[in-house]
Amino acid sequence: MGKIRKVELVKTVYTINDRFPEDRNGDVAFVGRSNVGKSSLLNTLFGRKLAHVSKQPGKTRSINFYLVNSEFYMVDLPGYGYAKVSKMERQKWAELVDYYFKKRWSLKMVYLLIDGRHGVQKNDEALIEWIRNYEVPFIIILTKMDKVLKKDRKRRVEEIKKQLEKYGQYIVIPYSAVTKEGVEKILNSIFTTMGVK
Ligand SMILES: Nc1nc2c(ncn2[C@@H]2O[C@H](COP(=O)(O)OP(=O)(O)OP(=O)(O)O)[C@@H](O)[C@H]2O)c(=O)[nH]1
Ligand SMILES: [Mg+2]
Repeated sequence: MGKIRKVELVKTVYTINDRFPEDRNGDVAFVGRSNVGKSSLLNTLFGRKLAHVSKQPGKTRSINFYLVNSEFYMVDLPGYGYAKVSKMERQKWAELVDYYFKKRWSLKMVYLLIDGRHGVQKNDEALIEWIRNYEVPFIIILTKMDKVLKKDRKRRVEEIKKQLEKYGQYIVIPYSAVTKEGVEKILNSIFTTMGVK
């Protein structure tokens, strides 16, 4: 299986007037509510603290393109659903993310992160409805599974799968940045998406 040997942050896009970096073999993108753990997941996969992580939601406000092994991009998208954000900022977020989904032809897979403790929220569902329009495949990652009691785990994962059933059958990967559960599965999935054996 493939390995992440080299990572560089090559481009940060703040507005729809900025340009994306030139396509390589493809993108895999990470989306989800603010504070769900997108940047932490990237750091865990990279084995380095490259992406900024914060207890305060709304840390990542831009689209960050990380070039992996000089071959493909892993893309950290800004989080949504942060209550303290103004209507204008929410619109700006939607515009930026929409611009990415619409224009980035080389996008191959979306990883939608959902907080394993809280399950599928209204705005997660809204995002699913939205990306389905672009016909991009996606995979669900349940984050912060270290915070879910062992006895509740199975039920929680089943509940979430059930909540998603109406949208189709999706691969669901439970994960934790703390215990590193799921990391290998996520890496395998990324390299499989990129056609790396
Ligand atoms: N216990 C636990 N905490 C986590 C995990 N993943 C992330 N966190 C914590 O959750 C907080 C938010 O993590 P980030 O990675 O910054 O979240 P984000 O999705 O990038 O947030 P935005 O940039 O605001 O969209 C930080 O305090 C992390 O340390 C996890 O698997 N388990
Ligand atoms: Mg972030």
